[in-house]
Amino acid sequence: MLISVTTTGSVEGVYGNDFHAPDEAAPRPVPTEADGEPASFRALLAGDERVEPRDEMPEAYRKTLVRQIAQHAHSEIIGMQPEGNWISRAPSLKRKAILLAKVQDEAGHGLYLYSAAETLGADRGDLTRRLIEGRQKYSSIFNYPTLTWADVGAIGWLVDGAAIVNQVPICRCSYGPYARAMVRICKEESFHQRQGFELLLTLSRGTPEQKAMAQDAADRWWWPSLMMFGPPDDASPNSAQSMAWGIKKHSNDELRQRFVDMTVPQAQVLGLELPDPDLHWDGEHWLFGEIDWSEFYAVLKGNGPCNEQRLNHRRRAHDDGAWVREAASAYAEKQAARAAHREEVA
Ligand code: FAQ
Repeated sequence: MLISVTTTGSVEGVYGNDFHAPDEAAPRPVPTEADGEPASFRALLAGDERVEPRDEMPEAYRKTLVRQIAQHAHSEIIGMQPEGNWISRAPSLKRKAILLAKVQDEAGHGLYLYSAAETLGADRGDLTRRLIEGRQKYSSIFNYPTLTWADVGAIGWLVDGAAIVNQVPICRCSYGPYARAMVRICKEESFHQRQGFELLLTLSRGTPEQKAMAQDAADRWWWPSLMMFGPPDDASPNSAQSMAWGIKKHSNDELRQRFVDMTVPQAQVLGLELPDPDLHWDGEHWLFGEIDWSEFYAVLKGNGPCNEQRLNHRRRAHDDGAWVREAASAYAEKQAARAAHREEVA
């Protein structure tokens, strides 16, 4: 089976591998208080050590992390919907079991990430409110519909593939709890990517109708997957600061190119065309055509094909779960009261 398909060039193209060898690491900032950041924080960054919840950190660093980790957590939870759409219609018991496990993994990722945000003082209930009130983002990719079974394969192959390229460097990010959560998440995403590839390979080697279904899914998911990496570098307001703080290790365009370089050879193995007439090898990279950024910004504004459906579904699930949260709180209060009473009488 594929999976060890590698790109040519200096970067090894196996999912789960990171970009640079340690000796290629970027120059580190020198510890200083000149820009108002605590010296202890600058020293941790300079030494490529992790910042932990107990450590002093600038408020802007904390806020940036809460923003990114919350968006990431929301993406995992909203990301359960497009695939969940196919659980009841999976073509075999085996496919259903695999898909069920994958969707459950995404829930787990959301929970690790909300926990990481809580170590920064964020409140999970508040983050959920921000999501359902449309005040906090989630990844643009989950606003596209899953029209056929092949879309489940395309999500695994392309969406999990893009997520891994984006997220493996975050395993080395400066904030300890986020970096550690990403190690496990990336291992699971890597497995998801392989199941998506295998699903599409089966379809593309199947009947002409199955092959056409796989091609149609690749056609529809390719460009939105490239948009997952965010706006181009010259229109990315957060990148410079996030890179200076070691939250991001590579720019959006660098990661996007890396993803294309890894994915084109995989499409060749699948026997699928990528919907870009300008795609070509320049001797070093697979260069790709113009991305339609107007589509990306429309999706971010809430005008993608499924934005409304996704948020409505999430709101409904939140409302339906209110009794569970209330019951859990009542139980916790009762336990605390009993413990207090036991202490009083002891
Ligand atoms: N969608 O200045 P930048 C997954 C926003 S998980 C929506 O470049 P930054 C697993 C950005 O937030 C997928 N919004 O921002 C899975 C910012 O807005 P703000 C999620 C986007 O923060 C698979 C503004 O545009 N992964 O797929 C997007 O440096 C299958 C300006 O952008 C992560 O969250 C977008 N695509 O970089 C689950 C990874 N791109 O906040 C289920 C961690 C940009 O200022 C099934 N996150 N924006 O109002 C990141 O690496 C970064 O947050 C980026 C954005 C790369 C998303």
